[in-house]
Amino acid sequence: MDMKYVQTTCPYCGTGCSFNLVVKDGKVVDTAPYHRSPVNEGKVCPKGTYAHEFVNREDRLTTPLIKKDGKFVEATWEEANALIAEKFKGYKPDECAVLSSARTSNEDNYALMKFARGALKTRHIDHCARLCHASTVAGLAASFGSGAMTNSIGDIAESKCVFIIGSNTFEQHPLIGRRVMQAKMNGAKLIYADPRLTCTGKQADLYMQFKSGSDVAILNCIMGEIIRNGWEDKAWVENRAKNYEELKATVLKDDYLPENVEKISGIPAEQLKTAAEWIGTAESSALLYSMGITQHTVGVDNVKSTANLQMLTGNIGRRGGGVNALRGQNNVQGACDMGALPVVFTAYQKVIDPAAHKKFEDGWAFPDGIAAAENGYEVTTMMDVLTDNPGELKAMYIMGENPFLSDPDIHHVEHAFENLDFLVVQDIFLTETAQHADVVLPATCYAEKDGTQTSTERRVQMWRKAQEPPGQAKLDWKIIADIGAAMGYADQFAWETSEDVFNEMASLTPSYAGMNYERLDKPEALHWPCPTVDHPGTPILHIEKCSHPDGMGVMHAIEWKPPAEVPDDEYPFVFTTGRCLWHWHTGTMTRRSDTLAKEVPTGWIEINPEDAEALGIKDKEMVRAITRRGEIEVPAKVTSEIMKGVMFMPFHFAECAANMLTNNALDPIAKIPEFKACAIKIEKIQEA
Ligand SMILES: Nc1nc2c(c(=O)[nH]1)N[C@H]1C(S)=C(S)[C@@H](COP(=O)(O)OP(=O)(O)OC[C@H]3O[C@@H](n4cnc5c(=O)[nH]c(N)nc54)[C@H](O)[C@@H]3O)O[C@H]1N2
Ligand SMILES: Nc1nc2c(c(=O)[nH]1)N[C@H]1C(S)=C(S)[C@@H](COP(=O)(O)OP(=O)(O)OC[C@H]3O[C@@H](n4cnc5c(=O)[nH]c(N)nc54)[C@H](O)[C@@H]3O)O[C@H]1N2
Ligand code: SF4
Ligand SMILES: [Mo]
Repeated sequence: MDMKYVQTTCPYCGTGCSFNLVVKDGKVVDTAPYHRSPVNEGKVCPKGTYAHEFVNREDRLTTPLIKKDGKFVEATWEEANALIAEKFKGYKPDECAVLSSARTSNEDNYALMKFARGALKTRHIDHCARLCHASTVAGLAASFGSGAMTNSIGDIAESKCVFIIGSNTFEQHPLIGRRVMQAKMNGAKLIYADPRLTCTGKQADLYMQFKSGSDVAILNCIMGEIIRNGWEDKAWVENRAKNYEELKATVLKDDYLPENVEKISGIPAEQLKTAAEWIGTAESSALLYSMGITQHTVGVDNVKSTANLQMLTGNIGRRGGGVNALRGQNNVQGACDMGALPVVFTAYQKVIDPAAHKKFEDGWAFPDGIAAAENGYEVTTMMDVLTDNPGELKAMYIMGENPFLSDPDIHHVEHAFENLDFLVVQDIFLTETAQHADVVLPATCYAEKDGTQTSTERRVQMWRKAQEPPGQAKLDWKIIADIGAAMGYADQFAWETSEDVFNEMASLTPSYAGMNYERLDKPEALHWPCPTVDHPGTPILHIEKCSHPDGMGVMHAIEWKPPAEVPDDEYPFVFTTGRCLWHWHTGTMTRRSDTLAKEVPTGWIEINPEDAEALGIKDKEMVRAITRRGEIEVPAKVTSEIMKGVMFMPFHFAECAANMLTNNALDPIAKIPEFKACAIKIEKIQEA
């Protein structure tokens, strides 16, 4: 028997834990702790523990598939590549759209970004960050000049007060939750604001339960209390912030007095005052947020408000402080850094900047140029254009995303894809989306590839190959490079190893320029920005000054606005959606992990006992959930942990898909959909 341990990083969340893959006779069979990672120090959550279980499932994709007469037929790579190359050459650049993947490596994302802009010459490339932290990228860039988490994960343990709003940290970022508990054990106060008393909330010293969609009112109220009591950090506000007077005038309005915000949010005024006192008087206070803040039509406003609070209290550039936007997917930070966005090349170099455009045009040297120096469409805009303006977009290339379950309003998505002429999906399983494709391409998963991914704290870490890919599956970047070559661009995609791809990327990417595989191959790896080979990396941003050209932080005066759709007589409840500990998004991997699937076999809708009683609904009973977009049947979970008037569903389960119900209304700047608030009604299913 041949056994070995291969150290790698987790393919699930943005925390970036490391573990060992246990390889027996050439196959991954288990995981084992890797103690030297400074991120997780040998600990992992259940998803990490069982991250080997889906790897060798019998239904992994192993050969290219081409749809003929409505059925998939196995094909060779040569056939698939020739077909894709020929099809794509027949479309105009802007008739093609590309979705990249936060599940894949930096190398894979860089390759697809280059393929989109260089080979297809399309402006339209985006990925699931749109559904996730698009509000963060826009909001924090406006506040600080950089759209990333400001502090490091380890730093949270040093905080004296931790304020979590709109993040179920213990279930969604468990090994960051561990740092929150360390802070608490060191004496920090923990404040938690969420419509549901999650397991994160159960550890809180102060829990504020509120109605989805009232975040700006709550944050303005807390800031108003801080200013009225003189707890603001006067030196920070005077020396480092712009627009303080405007912010002050807004948050001091009567609308945001605790008694009035109690009416908007449902949080008792006394609790709001206590939160303000704890945050305002702590030596350091860290703010943690995630989707509860970003997934709203006011997502950018929400994010700017969290930044306002942290600037007001001098918690930017301070240890134990910061705006800690917890990035979701394992490599969503990296996919954004790699320019898998419609407005930027790598490292946020703007596509409309003539100098950046020239740099990539010259650097890549495509004989017939690259995409025009104009912004492209976001994922959500692509779906709207497909339904509203049929024929404008004709072909789509999707790597590692499953929009048929993850995008809002699935009927709308189905309608959009009906209007596509040609769809290529590159995945590891035949997903709901892949089933609609014309060509499906089998990719390698994390256990089969060398490469890098960038965690929420901007730490760039390695994936290491532990086993051979199944069948003819290929590395994601290699699949793309071979299609690029089939389109006549062999020279532009002539990489031999993942390291070659990384080195080319780093040469065009200032914040990664000082990194190489040798430097990254260490337990602590490196945090960007790391501009030169002798630079130590940057765990905390904005210490002396912010990233705006003048070094200042910008405050924004923001008024609270309700969600796009609010309850009325017909749809009387607030509906919100999210996740659970055991499953990952559309379940492609976790529902193929026996251990995880057994823990939580299907979905549910959370209903407060008072609402359930009024509706005559019992725990575990099947109910019909209806919104203006669609209806589904789903088991009820009657629980006092959710606020009266609010209902919650996880979106992992195709048989009761939350996104049949969600609202496709968008934030005007970030174009993120309002997954966290719409209006719903529930009906008892009458027995026949
Ligand atoms: N187990 C597991 N972990 C994951 C994921 C997964 O699928 N499964 N996905 C990863 C990804 S990509 C992401 S983006 C993160 C997401 O991580 P989180 O944002 O922590 O997860 P969610 O469950 O989407 O939402 C967080 C909380 O927001 C609350 N909420 C609902 N409405 C509102 C509101 O109006 N305001 C506020 N403030 N809060 C509200 C919900 O009750 C929920 O507890 O998790 C990552 N980690
Ligand atoms: N209702 C509701 N909807 C939501 C959200 C919500 O809170 N509520 N959250 C949104 C958020 S934050 C996010 S991030 C999105 C996530 O949306 P998606 O990214 O669409 O969801 P995933 O299930 O993670 O899909 C990733 C796909 O990548 C594949 N994959 C995994 N590894 C690899 C690989 O190495 N190579 C390739 N080629 N493929 C691979 C998987 O099999 C899977 O099909 O969902 C969004 N949708
Ligand atoms: S906390 Fe996130 S990165 Fe760590 S083991 Fe769990 S899913 Fe993986
Ligand atoms: Mo996400």
